Parts: sequence; structure tokens; C-alpha cells
Amino acid sequence: MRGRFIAIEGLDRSGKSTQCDRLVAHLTETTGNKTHLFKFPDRSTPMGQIINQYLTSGVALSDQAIHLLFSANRWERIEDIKALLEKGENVVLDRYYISGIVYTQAKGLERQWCTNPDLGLPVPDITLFLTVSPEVASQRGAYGEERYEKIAFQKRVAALFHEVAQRNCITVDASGTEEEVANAINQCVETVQIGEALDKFSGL
Ligand code: DGP
Ligand code: NA
Ligand code: NA
Repeated sequence: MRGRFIAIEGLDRSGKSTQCDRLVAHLTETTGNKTHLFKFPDRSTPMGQIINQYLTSGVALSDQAIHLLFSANRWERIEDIKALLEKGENVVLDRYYISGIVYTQAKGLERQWCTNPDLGLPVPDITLFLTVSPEVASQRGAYGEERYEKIAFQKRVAALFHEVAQRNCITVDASGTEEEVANAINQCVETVQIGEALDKFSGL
């Protein structure tokens, strides 16, 4: 049987990366199969390095150009991801196409235009959306260092995320302790049915 394919989405500083690490450990232990973490954007590839410069050092790129790079950065890893799933290994994604769509839509671009480059990507068995208010998130860590970490922008992203999550995600309250959030995530993941074939993303 193919491996489990799980995406975790959320606002900046929602605790997503910590929870992804915990979920990888949990799946490794409970399924007995290797579990891999892919983080998007993957800043290690040539395209990812341009994305990193855009996020951290104010490199100027049009909203459209950076959007297509974020999408291309997902497409450039997808064959590796599919191969692992087919071998029966699990894959956890730290962000995926929902981030891709809502962060650009929050800049004022059309939903359909934002969706188009990601059409056809394999759909996860489950996408978890970690919710935390932008005000709470802004008090965590070094908020404000990167391009999108501004409260007004995060509020627009949050509104879009909540709307999209109703139909596409299971929402998990991420305002509790690390342990509480991890337990909630593990429970959601245990109930997931795994189909043999991966669906292709056809819109939110
Ligand atoms: P992270 O490394 O998870 O903190 O993500 C970096 C930032 O990039 C974060 O503010 C979310 C944003 N982001 C992630 N994926 C995309 C995407 O596909 N498109 C856009 N425009 N922004 C994205
Ligand atoms: Na971030
Ligand atoms: Na992160």
C-alpha cells in the first residue's frame, strides 16, 4: 500500500514547523514506515534560493513572477514525493498549494489565476489547518523579519485561509500547548482513509 500523504497549513508562527517534526516522529513510530518531511518553499534548490532572497532581502520581483516560482518549487519536488509514496513511505508537507494560493490572493490577484499553476499536483490524504489569531502569532518568535510577516497582510491571509479551509482542510486549534496540538493532530491523522491512487488537484 502507498504511504500516507499529509499536508500542514497555517499562518506564519502558527507552530506549523514544530508540529510537522512531531508528526513525522509519530508516523514513523505508529506506521513502522519511513516518513519524510518536505518544506515548501524548499529554499535549497536554485529556484528556492531566489524565493529566499525575495522573502528575506527585499529582492524585487512582480507578484506574478514570484507566484510562479513558488509553484514551480512545488512541481520540482513532486516526482520525488510520488516515488516515496509509491514505495509505501509517508510524506508530511510543511505548506503546499493552499499557502500558494492564499498568500498571492491576499495581494489582490484573482483566485483562479492563483490556482492555475498548481492544478494537477497530487492531493494529500488530509490537509490540516492550524489556527491561531494573527495577534497571538505575532507575539511568538521573531515575527516581522520576513516580507509577509506584517499583521495587516497576515489578517488578509487568515481570512482567505479560513474560507478555503472549510471545504479543503481539517481545522486544528493551535493556541494550546505543543503537546495538546500534537495530540489533536495525531487523532485527525489516525482517522484518514488512504485511497490507492492520488487525486489530482482541480481547484479549491
Ligand atoms: P515559511 O518558510 O513556511 O515560513 O514560508 C515562508 C513565507 O512564504 C511565509 O510567509 C509563507 C509564504 N509562502 C509559502 N508558500 C507560498 C506560496 O506558494 N506563495 C506565496 N506567495 N507565499 C508563500
Ligand atoms: Na515564515
Ligand atoms: Na515555518
